[in-house]
Amino acid sequence: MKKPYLIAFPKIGETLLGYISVAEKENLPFEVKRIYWTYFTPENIIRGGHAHYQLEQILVAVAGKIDVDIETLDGVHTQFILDSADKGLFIPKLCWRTMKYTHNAVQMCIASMAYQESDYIRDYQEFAKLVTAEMS
Ligand code: T46
Repeated sequence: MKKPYLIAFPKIGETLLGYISVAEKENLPFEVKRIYWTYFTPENIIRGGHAHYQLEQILVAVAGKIDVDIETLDGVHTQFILDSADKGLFIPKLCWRTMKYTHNAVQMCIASMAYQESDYIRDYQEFAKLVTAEMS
């Protein structure tokens, strides 16, 4: 079972000039098939509430702050704070995720697959069954 982890992207530049961060083949754990971004999420909204059968992703808060809770198949919850544009969170398949955003947050998602609704597990009870199976 793969675990979620933070990726430190290169941060090129300096305070007076600004910075460039780069995601490329050498520092990504999968081949990229899709990039999408979410923004303007109200602060009182919790998004996510699903897992994916196959999709792997990297989330980056290119602006603002994102609080992410990940539950892995061993039932363990891990919290991550994304608040820096040079930091990414790798989320393997079969992880239940919830996210809270500051209103100015812009979340970039680097994804291993095209969008496919059939890849989603949106019912927590379905996910819980996989957790139980993994732990027995
Ligand atoms: C994830 C977290 C971090 C599309 O039509 N195409 C797309 O590429 C995407 C990503 C979504 N959609 C549609 C499907 C739903 O009707 O947009 C709607 C909202 O998508 P979703 O429920 O996936 O939204 P979030 O913000 O809860 O989750 C998103 C990602 O989709 C998800 O994979 O891990 O961000």
